[in-house]
Amino acid sequence: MYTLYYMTGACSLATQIILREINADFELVNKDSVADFKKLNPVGTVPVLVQGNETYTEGAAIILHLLENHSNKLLPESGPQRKQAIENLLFANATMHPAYSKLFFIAQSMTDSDAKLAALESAAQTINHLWSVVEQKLGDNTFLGGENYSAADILLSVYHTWGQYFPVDIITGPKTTQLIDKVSHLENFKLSQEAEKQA
Ligand SMILES: N[C@@H](CCC(=O)N[C@@H](CS)C(=O)NCC(=O)O)C(=O)O
Repeated sequence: MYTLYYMTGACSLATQIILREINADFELVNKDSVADFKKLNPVGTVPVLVQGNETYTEGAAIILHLLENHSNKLLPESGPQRKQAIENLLFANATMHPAYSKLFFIAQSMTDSDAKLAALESAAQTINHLWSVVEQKLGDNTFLGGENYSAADILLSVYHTWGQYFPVDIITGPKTTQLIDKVSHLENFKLSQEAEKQA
């Protein structure tokens, strides 16, 4: 049994979708309901996953831990496909996520509206460049995982939902748009969003 600490709509949504994809037993706890969350994760961020006496932090590490310990189709077991899937997971978590985090930081920390808009547009340019890299990475494939979606496809689709909160144009290529549409319509994606509302 796992406990996943989350914030609504945050990157922890991807962790929850993956917990469902691997049929794991888990409960959800909203970070805001925990008096001293920094005792669990001194950084103060979600996701945090607890299993018995073990506490796991850092989204990519949590996902690798889950996928290495449960049978799944999200991470190939070996070979060049596994290497590529791990690279894609880290591209999502360590490159795309921080690019989106800049939007949240600018929106929260800047007050001058013209300078703020310019900074948001500059951050969006970086994000759009990264989405163009995703489009190239896709080649003739439907997902970064090939014909099956991978962990990276789930993470990227969750991050894409964040663009709507900012006055910027986030542009994805046609294959990327289709990837996001397919992943967003997965039953476990919708169940996870619903569960966050009810938890
Ligand atoms: N490198 C961390 C980053 C996690 C992160 O930035 N999480 C955000 C939500 S997407 C968060 O918890 N922010 C704290 C807050 O907004 O209070 C990871 O991958 O786990």
